[in-house]
Amino acid sequence: MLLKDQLAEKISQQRTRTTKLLKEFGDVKIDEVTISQVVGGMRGIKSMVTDISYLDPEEGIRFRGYTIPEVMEKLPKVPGGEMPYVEGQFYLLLTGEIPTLEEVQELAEELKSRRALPEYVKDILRAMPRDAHPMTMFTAGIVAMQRESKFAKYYNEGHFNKNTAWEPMLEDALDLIAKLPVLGAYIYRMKYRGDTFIPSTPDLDLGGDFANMMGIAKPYDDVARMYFILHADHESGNVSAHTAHLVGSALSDVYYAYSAAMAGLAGPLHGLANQEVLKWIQELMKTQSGGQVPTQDELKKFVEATLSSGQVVPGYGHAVLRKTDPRYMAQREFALAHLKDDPIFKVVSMLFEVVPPILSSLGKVKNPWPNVDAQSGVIQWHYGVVEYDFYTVLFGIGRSLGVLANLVWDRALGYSIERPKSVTTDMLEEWAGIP
Ligand code: FCX
Repeated sequence: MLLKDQLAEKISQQRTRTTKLLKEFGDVKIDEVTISQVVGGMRGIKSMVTDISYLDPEEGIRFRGYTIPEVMEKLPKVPGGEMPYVEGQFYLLLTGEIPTLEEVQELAEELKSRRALPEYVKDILRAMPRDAHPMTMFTAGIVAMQRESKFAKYYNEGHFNKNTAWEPMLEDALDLIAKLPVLGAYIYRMKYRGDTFIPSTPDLDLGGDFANMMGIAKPYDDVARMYFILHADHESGNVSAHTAHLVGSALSDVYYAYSAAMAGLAGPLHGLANQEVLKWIQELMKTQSGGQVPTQDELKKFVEATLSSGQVVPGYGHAVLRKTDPRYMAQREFALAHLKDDPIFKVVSMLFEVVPPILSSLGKVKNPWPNVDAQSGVIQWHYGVVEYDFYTVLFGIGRSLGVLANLVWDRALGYSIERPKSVTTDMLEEWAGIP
């Protein structure tokens, strides 16, 4: 496989850099830690390394050094589509190189051969109550497939070796990336479309096949491609990526690590925010303007009521970003071209004007601008995916590209088991000089 050959070469180069840093510069200080960081969610502490993506607070995400517009422009496009191959984004994240069309198509073929979802996964999903949250089903489906892990087999058979451990990790990553869209679409059709599963079509790329299995016509294939590419990674400190890295550091395989990551993505302050946004906008339209597009005043009142009831405005703010999320802007561009008259899109656009000044006026919100979740739900809704509790599953399919690329690299570079040190409140008081 071209991907594996290129990756092997990159790994050997990167090992030299990491070994030199560790051996010769291991004692160089790169950060200091304050009490507010320790108590406040370890915010901003430089304590992880990844080359897959970097989040600049002012500029937003760069995938392997490329901005979102660059990624969209440079990655090979699916013939007949507006958007690039999702497979190309995985190739880029894993190797750091923009793939050629031939390289992407070879990877796409490889993934097609790995799509089949084990029957026992379907049985497990069917045994769950239909009103279980789709993220619960998604997470359960992933962990259930752990018996397929080639890394676990390799380890259990006593083959573990720091030089080769990345190879079965890559195998597992390819298997899981290929299966996640099938798992997601299976859950969707079982739960919301009267249990009518549409099988995978072998001649379609990952994004096109997902749209096909969801039963949604064009341009939803491009929506799926765009969505998965944009959600692929957001460096390594966010809850889902960090969780996967942490669990993987115990030499757990990708099925364990990624199901744990998905449990984190399901939290309302993380991936669930995109479902919260749509729910909140529906509530806004229902209560303020009889289902119509509200006026600016009605919008302001609703935002203020949300804040005074102690809730956050979903889709706004970020732990690292300090400007409008470029993933929001990329989706906004698509929406302006394809659904500019959609009433919910009109509300989303009005919120972009109304919310930031209100959040800024609170004086405590570090970033009053919208994040990715403020825009993604409306596009799904427009194309008929109105079951907003499914949106985080879409996020979870996309996020696998970056998180699993990271896990392969974690094994390739032999990163250690994670074990930060905890301290007690007594110790903090002593260091603070409190008698
Ligand atoms: N609405 C109201 N208050 C907000 C806010 C918002 N959208 N964003 C931040 N704040 C508040 C915080 O709640 C905090 O208040 P407190 O001091 O009374 O507890 C204060 O502003 C400072 O928080 P800040 O440092 O700006 O933000 P954090 O790093 O603590 O939190 C998140 C970041 C994203 C969790 C926060 O902005 C939030 O809750 N946003 C809404 C939910 C959301 O959209 N999440 C998705 C984020 C992302 F895209 C993803 O991971 O998927």
